[in-house]
Amino acid sequence: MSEQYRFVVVANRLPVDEDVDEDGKREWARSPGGLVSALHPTVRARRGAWIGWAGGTGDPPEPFDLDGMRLHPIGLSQQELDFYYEGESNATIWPLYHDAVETPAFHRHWWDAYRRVNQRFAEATAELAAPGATVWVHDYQLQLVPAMLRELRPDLRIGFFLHIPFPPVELFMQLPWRTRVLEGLLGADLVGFQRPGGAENFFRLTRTLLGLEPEADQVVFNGRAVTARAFPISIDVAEMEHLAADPHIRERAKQLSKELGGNRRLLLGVDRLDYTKGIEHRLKAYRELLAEDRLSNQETVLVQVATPSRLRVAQYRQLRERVEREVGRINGEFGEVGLAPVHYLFRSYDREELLALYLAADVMVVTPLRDGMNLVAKEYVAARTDNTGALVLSEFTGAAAELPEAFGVNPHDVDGLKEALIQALRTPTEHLHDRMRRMRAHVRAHDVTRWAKDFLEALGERDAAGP
Ligand code: ADQ
Repeated sequence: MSEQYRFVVVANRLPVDEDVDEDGKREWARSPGGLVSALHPTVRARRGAWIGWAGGTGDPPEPFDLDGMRLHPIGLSQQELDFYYEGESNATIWPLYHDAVETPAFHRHWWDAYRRVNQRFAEATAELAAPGATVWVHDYQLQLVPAMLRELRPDLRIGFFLHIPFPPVELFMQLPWRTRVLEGLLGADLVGFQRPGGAENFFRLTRTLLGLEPEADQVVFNGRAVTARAFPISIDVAEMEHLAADPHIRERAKQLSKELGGNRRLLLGVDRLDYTKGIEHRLKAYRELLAEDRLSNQETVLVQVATPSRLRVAQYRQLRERVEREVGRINGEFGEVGLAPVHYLFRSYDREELLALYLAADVMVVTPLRDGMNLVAKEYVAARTDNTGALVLSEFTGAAAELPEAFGVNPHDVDGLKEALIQALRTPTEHLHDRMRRMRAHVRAHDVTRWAKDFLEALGERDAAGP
């Protein structure tokens, strides 16, 4: 029998990217980002394994070790990538769980692929997990894994965390395979959501679909207690503060401000190019403020960084076209030679450049129509170690509940959004300091390490007190 592990993380993606060096040699490197930095020490300390897709199609690479983790790749065929990942995960579940801001599509062949791929993940996990091991399954692509794994390995302790919102009953009920999904989640011992509302929706559904009455934060299903609770995710605050103190990055921030026009106040948006992020609403508000002369291109500039995302899905390609048309329109109408009102950057940045942008920004504009948490808001707050800067934050993000000192907005209310932008730009510095200090204190006390520890403690894992 192959080697087994006492702690296993299961996520759609492995926490690695493949780099090809100058000589064409392929090498794996740990990917950046909060989830990986939170889980890496946890997995390493337990000499654990991580199961996930390594990217690409066809035969998966052999399992390998990296930075103290055992990585076990799952293969996907081109058709599975189309149906399981881009179809069921990103064109059915993603829009449905985000309040159906785009219309979800339901296709039985997508669902069949989703089931098949979830079964593959469950079988690989069953092979790799030691007797009585703890398994932590992540996110909306793998909602059937807990029950499939429970069936194969009733001895395991299984946790599941959903990174995106869990929708109200009325929306979830549209899903043709709603009972299967709910039963999939109920295979876990602990189901974690970003917000208490997610757990409330979950219990409403167990009542409506399965007639299960919750008691406190538990229901009993097939003779087992299943707990559902909120565990708001966070960021690696230490990493942010470390980068924010780096003299090269501080210098780069100064240079960016200068290049953007010296004294112009900088408004910043940083998002995956996704229709849930409210990028169009933000641009519309900014355009109207320029048109009404309430903001001047001489005095302010908007930088929108948009990470390319899911471009094989039609709705994402259409969004890209709409956003780029609007940016062109604003720059055409209100720009001058050498002075553009909107700088639109369609690319991914490394952490250093992102930090420099956070440090240069006077106002961070975060306007999702729905977002499980939104880490960008927390990253900006953590980076502002001198307590300067302002955060405009949609009330439809998970982060809004934790950061009441932000300038809260309903992004559907364009006039309200315009007011919030003006207010963020005009509020006296000492008041901004006060708001930022409180937000920073909250984020520092609730970082991603604490999130992982809280979840694993609630799951009842024996060494959760470790890193
Ligand atoms: P996302 O929808 O991807 O995450 P978010 O929480 O904002 O949204 O995380 C994005 C991450 O990507 C941030 O760490 C950010 O710094 C980084 N990023 C964004 N644009 C970038 C760019 N151009 N270059 C480099 N890095 C960039 C999902 C859910 C969220 C939830 C997280 C974690 O949708 O609601 O907060 O998972 O659970």
